[in-house]
Amino acid sequence: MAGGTNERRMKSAPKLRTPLPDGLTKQALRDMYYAMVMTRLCDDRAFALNRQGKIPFAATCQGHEAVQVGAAYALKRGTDWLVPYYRDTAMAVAFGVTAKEQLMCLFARKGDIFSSGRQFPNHYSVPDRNIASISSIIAAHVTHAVGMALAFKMRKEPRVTLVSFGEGSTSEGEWHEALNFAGIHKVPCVFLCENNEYAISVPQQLQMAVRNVADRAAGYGIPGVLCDGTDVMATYVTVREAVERARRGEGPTLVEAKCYRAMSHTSDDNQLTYRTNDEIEALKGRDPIPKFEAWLKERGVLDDDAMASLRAKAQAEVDEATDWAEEQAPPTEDDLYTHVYAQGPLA
Ligand SMILES: Cc1ncc(C[n+]2csc(CCOP(=O)(O)OP(=O)(O)O)c2C)c(N)n1
Ligand SMILES: [Mg+2]
Repeated sequence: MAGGTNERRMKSAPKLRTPLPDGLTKQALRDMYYAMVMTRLCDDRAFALNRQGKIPFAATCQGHEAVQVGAAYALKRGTDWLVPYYRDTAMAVAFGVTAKEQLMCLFARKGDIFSSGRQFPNHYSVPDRNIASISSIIAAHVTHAVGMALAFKMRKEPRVTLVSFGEGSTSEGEWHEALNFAGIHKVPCVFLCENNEYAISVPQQLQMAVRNVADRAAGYGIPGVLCDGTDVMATYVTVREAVERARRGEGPTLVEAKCYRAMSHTSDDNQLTYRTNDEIEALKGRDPIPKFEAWLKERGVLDDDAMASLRAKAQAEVDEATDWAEEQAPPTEDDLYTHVYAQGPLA
């Protein structure tokens, strides 16, 4: 409930030998694992291509895969909407974005479905998969998400909007305006904070004087809950509760998933200027992928061979997508105004 959040309330994954978490089949668990692994490989590929001088820019989501996939699976695909931010590669993959689509965007090719090669990488816009377009202006999209949720409520459609953002974005004015409005009007929106402890180079204690972003929910009369964002099942269970609450008409929830950023903010940043090697090394112990692997194995969902074959499949998908996307044509001068004006300004 609102206010008074503390570490003791952090949720952990359901205990072993209990039934599978509500709403998840074994196939869904395999798909979640595949989405996490494929995203990690795409991420590694993006940074390698950047260092080879083949793509201009990459933004990582390493350390965020569990929170993103867990949250995406808590929603109803084809009904609910995602309003993600630039770090949400795994969330987009879990909502149906393919390696080819991801690589076409990274190479900024004309056939890129998000923006015809016109936007920053990871600035998704996939209306046919219920993924809204991304705002680079941090927290601006939180107001868009609340507007979308208000429309669902006014039209009496049983849909929920999930909007994600980093902890740094919660210091922006628009974030507070959005939560205030959402609380008053009880819109069906889940606010998901992916707290990776940094806003570029600024650590959390220099971004806010509260210990948890979830504590901020009390100011808007909505529940604020914490979960371990490196644990895909913990995130799934927590976000699902928030989604169900929203769908019942009880209003929004702020979920704070504690995760971490394994790499520099983007390919343009060098985290060694503000983080020690020891700090970066210690993060490896929090990796969400081995954590999920251990859970899947103990549950008998996937054994070592099955996981190895899914990893090989994901690697082949990313390799093929890279070669294919690199060969595709870039935008031309004729594309200059595509997706910018309904009619070109020179028409
Ligand atoms: C309004 C605005 N101010 C500043 C920036 C520059 N900027 C881009 S990302 C970022 C940090 C955001 O940190 P956080 O919200 O914690 O997300 P993270 O990148 O850590 O996932 C900043 C300050 C921006 N894009 N928009
Ligand atoms: Mg952050």
